[in-house]
Amino acid sequence: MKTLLLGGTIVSGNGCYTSDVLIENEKIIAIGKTSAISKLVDDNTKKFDVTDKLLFPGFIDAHTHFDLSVAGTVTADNFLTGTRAALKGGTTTIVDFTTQYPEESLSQALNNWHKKADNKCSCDYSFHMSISEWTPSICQEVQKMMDEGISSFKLYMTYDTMVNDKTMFQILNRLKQVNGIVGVHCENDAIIAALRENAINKKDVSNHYKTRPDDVEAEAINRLLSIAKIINIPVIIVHLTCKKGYDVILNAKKHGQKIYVETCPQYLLLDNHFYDLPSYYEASKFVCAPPLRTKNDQECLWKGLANGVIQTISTDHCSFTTAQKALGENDFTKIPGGVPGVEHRGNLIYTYGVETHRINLETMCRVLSENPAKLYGMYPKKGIIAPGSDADIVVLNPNVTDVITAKNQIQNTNYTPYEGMPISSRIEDVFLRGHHVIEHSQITQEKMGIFIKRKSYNL
Ligand code: DUC
Ligand code: ZN
Repeated sequence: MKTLLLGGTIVSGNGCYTSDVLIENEKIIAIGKTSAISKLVDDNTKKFDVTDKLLFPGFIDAHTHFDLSVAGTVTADNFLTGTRAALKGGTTTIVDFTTQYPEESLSQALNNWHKKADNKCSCDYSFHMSISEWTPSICQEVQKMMDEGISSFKLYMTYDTMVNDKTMFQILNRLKQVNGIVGVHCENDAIIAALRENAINKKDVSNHYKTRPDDVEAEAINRLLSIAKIINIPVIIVHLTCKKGYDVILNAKKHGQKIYVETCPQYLLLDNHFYDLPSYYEASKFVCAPPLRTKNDQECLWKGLANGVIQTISTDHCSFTTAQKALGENDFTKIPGGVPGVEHRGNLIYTYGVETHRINLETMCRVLSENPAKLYGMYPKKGIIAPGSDADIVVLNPNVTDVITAKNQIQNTNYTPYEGMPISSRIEDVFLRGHHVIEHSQITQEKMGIFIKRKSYNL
């Protein structure tokens, strides 16, 4: 079964060019003018006109939380609803997080997440392994995870799942031996705890960002980088939010340290004035950690994307309904933290990044597709439109206008933090390993996702 995409503009990390793309079964088999590849095209080949459309390699969202227990509730999106929404937003691969709960082995944690995800996903999927307990047997199991295609790990410097500095050192040391990589949630837990104790009115949502200031993030980044430097291992700072953290990273990079950085649409586009909204219902919609920052921080992050200091944009999609957010009505520390984003990332980054000239198309391709594929060991299977790669292709129409609204979203929440924001693109069609799974922006085939075994990072 062959499909020929005719006349589209192929976007890559190095440039854009107009060409036809021939898909056979699940792979791209040729790129070129139809005249040049005509020998490969037969009478049964399906032809699909994509003139004036942009073709991106399927977007990768390397930071989602589906079916996760948080603050006494479970995220509104599970793997069924979350991956459907991801696909609608042009994401053909997600990397979620397995969590090792107390006394669990890494294999048990991985099995638990396979049970949550297998046979439910509408896009391809993989997992990072969050490690929260460290024993000699867990240390041994790390190689097993690598062998199972779990080549990236996650550590928290806050929350119940946090590790202390000694454990962090030991884990990084082990990851260096197996060529694994770790993404770290950087916030100083002790200072947050102290600031929370000082908060007077527990019903005031604005305490959320006041008790998690940017210095708390920057300090943790600095500590992580100091530990990583001793071991001489690259690390990933996940969801960077602020200039203070950026400056710490830049300084370490100037001294030769290898650091990868992720940010998210919410930190690029939304700011902390939302926490001051008088209505709890409205303000709590924006509670996520680290919190939203200032417009100045946003501009710093956009510059970091443009100059390559920040390599990826993921969503940290962790969705709750407003009813779930109400769990923290009497105490801001009990608000389930997280915002939805998986459905809207592509259009938001095109509109507010490319259209406004903060980044160009090539950078958009790098940060949404190519770099996460390389960083998480999936390149060139994923992350590029090239012969031999999986036929994961997003067809984006850059000549339309629309408005984001929860009324027509399919992610399983009753709001979006981007409500009412105009967008100037539409993801019209998506191919997942050659299957035409989104047509006219509607899902036509579900649960086609498969588990992706990943190799070591290579970026
Ligand atoms: N931050 C959130 O807001 N939610 C989930 C996990 C995280 O780090
Ligand atoms: Zn997260």
